[in-house]
Amino acid sequence: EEGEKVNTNIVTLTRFLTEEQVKHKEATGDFTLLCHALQFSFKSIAYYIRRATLVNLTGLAGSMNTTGDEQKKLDVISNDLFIEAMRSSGKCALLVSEEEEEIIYFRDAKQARYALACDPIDGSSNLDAGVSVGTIFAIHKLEEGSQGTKEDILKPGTELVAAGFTMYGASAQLVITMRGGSVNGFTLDNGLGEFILTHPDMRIPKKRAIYSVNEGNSHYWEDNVKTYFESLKKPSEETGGKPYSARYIGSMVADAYRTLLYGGVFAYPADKKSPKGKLRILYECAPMAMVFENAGGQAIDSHMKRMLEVVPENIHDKAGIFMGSYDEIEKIKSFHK
Ligand code: AHM
Ligand code: MG
Repeated sequence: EEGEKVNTNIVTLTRFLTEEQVKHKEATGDFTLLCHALQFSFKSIAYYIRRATLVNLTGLAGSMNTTGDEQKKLDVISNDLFIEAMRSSGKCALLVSEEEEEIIYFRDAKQARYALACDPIDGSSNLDAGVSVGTIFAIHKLEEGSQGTKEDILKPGTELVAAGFTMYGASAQLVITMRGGSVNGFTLDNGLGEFILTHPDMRIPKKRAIYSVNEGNSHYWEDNVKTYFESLKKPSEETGGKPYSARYIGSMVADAYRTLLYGGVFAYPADKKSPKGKLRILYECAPMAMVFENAGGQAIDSHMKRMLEVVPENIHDKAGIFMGSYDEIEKIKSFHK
């Protein structure tokens, strides 16, 4: 029969992780189990976000406004789902979440050797409008002999074992990378309930004339940041006589995902109003920087320092960030000389 060519050789995230584990002879399987718990939290968050949108739509159709509450609950639900997934995995010793003031220690998990940082729902201001949001995660390994302390998480991104994010858009897209490895993208097949490898070995284009920044803050920008973004709006030969295009969703995960696929730059610079920037180092900047570097791009802070080398002093510390195509970040550095 025509048109019935079913691919029976699908690489699911489970298969991918198992194959990765085999490549590392010293691997105990703990990391794989941790990732299984992670993917379950992504699937359930994706599920609740889809349901919340439905609740919203019926709300709009005439019933009383329960939407505000429902939506706020999503931040909490996602945070709780993530925490429970990590706790029950038995592989996570401690967790930093954007939604939690303090570090959560899972003292019952005696054998746990990993420390996690996460933003359960990044871009939540977009939730009410049904615009893409995401979960960002960063995985560190405990120091040899450590039972899990804050020193195990207050580390630079260069020490990360793995990092990535899931974007909840038209479909859920999971992007994951491991230290020194490539970047791989998976799409959640809702029918199968599995993440399928759809974007193997993602490489960010070397350049592309797209910039992504909240220009509403430009009044507060430092002069070299202003000059750089102004320069992009002048038609240049380099870009075929056209200026750059502006694209800003306001969900870092969605803006980062597009930038990864199309190229260009995403920035949230430190400015006069927020001298330390807005985005958080542990669960926003560092994991994204790892993804971008492993895909052949770059990520730097507002001092033009490599983002992965920035060491936070406190778990919720912030940094300015520029990340994107290799050439574009070089250009930004040249504007800061
Ligand atoms: P959140 O974690 O509270 O949602 O905030 C982080 C978000 C990022 O996703 C996004 O890049 C940025 O904040 C948008 O900020 P702004 O509204 O100032 O442009
Ligand atoms: Mg966030």
